[in-house]
Amino acid sequence: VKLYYSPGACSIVAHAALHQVKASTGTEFSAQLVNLKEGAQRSADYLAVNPRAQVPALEQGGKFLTQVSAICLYLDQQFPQARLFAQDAWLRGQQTSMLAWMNNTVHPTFTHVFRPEKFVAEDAGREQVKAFNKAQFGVLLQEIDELALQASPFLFGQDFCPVDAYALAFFRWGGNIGIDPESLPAYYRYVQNVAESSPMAQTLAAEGLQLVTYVKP
Ligand SMILES: N[C@@H](CCC(=O)N[C@@H](CS)C(=O)NCC(=O)O)C(=O)O
Repeated sequence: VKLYYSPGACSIVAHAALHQVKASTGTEFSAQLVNLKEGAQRSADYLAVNPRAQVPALEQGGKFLTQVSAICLYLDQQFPQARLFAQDAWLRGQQTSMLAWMNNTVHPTFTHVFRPEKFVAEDAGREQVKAFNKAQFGVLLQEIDELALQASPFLFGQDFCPVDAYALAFFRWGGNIGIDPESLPAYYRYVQNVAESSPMAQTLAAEGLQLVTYVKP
């Protein structure tokens, strides 16, 4: 199994899931860096992996699987011992609902801040798109702060789930755009626990990342 990733990008969710799989099943994987800052996602080599020029991608037996949610659900089915998602149908439904919301709402809101050129053709509109979505992203992080009040220690109880890695990624992205962790007290406590969990600690170390990205102005 091979993961194509970029440090701190949404591929961190699949990366943490793979560490969980490795810890529980002994399945080895390799991780190949795709440097988004240098535009490596648009290289001919990577377009052969994912013609949509995005990470993550999972390679298995010469075939490629894309999309964070699909990769996590595939790994869950392939390696049930890793318990990436709950066995209980209702709890699993809640977890996949959270994953869908993170992937289809929270993440794209940030994409509007990070890559406004994908959404407005003219330079003139970009600052407005960025500003509006930055505020919107802040509102979504407040929503996660509320959810984090129930974390014990993970969002869905005692077991790490890929949604916890996604929440951690958003927390870091928020810091990058000036959202102070102190304004998200429950979220901050929760992601500190996530960062210390074995799959996440190994992933952060492998990607060379710290939890806190926020720098006081
Ligand atoms: N819905 C996609 C989103 C993937 C995505 O947005 N990936 C970003 C990194 S977080 C990316 O590769 N961006 C490349 C670019 O912006 O050029 C998924 O779940 O995999």
